[in-house]
Amino acid sequence: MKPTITAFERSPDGGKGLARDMRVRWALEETGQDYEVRLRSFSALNEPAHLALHPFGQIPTYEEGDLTLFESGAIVLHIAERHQGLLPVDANARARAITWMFGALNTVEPPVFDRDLAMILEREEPWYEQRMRVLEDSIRKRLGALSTRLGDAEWLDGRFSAGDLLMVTVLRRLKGSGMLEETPNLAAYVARGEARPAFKRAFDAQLAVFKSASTGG
Ligand code: GTB
Repeated sequence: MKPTITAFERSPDGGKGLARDMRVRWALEETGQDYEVRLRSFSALNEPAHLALHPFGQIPTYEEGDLTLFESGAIVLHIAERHQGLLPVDANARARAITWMFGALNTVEPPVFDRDLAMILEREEPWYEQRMRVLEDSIRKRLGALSTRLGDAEWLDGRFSAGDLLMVTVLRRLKGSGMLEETPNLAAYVARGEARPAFKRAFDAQLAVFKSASTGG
């Protein structure tokens, strides 16, 4: 049975693939799964039909038979656990890959997300410059540590895993900030992720949705 995910009918990122359905699409593509997409407007996110799928009224969600999931990390883990390609078979290597998934979402994503949010919500506030400095210092601290750990390796722990998939989607949100370029090995790491055929398929699919909304269908 094909899973169905939800995504924005018109993503505010203008088709850059920065919304969190992108990581789910990418995981589905990496594992060779066909899927359906149900598009949602912002207002539809708070309607009962969507709240029944997602208690916080967000995208993405994932439906497969009688299973409904929300939280992009949980959805990627579910896909990775049920299909080959995103988690190693060896139990310890698998645990380490899952550790990187949590690292991406719990340690690296929060300051990256907060910076994006501050740029939207706090730009006119008197504390904006100071807040941005604090957030960018936090991000640089994480990038420095991640860059040191990655070193010259291709991926974070051996072969490409769901940990890399999530980390690359998080780091992509720094494009255009100049911060990613300060750690050239991380910029190359993101480029390697984006060069994967599965990433490209996922990216093109979300871009097609955005373009279709922009041209009126
Ligand atoms: N922790 C949840 C998860 O990982 O699934 C967070 C989900 C989430 O934040 N969803 C956002 C959403 O539905 C879309 S992805 N927001 C609507 C709401 O909360 O009312 C976040 C996002 C939005 C826009 C951009 N952008 O324009 O670049 C990037 C990311």
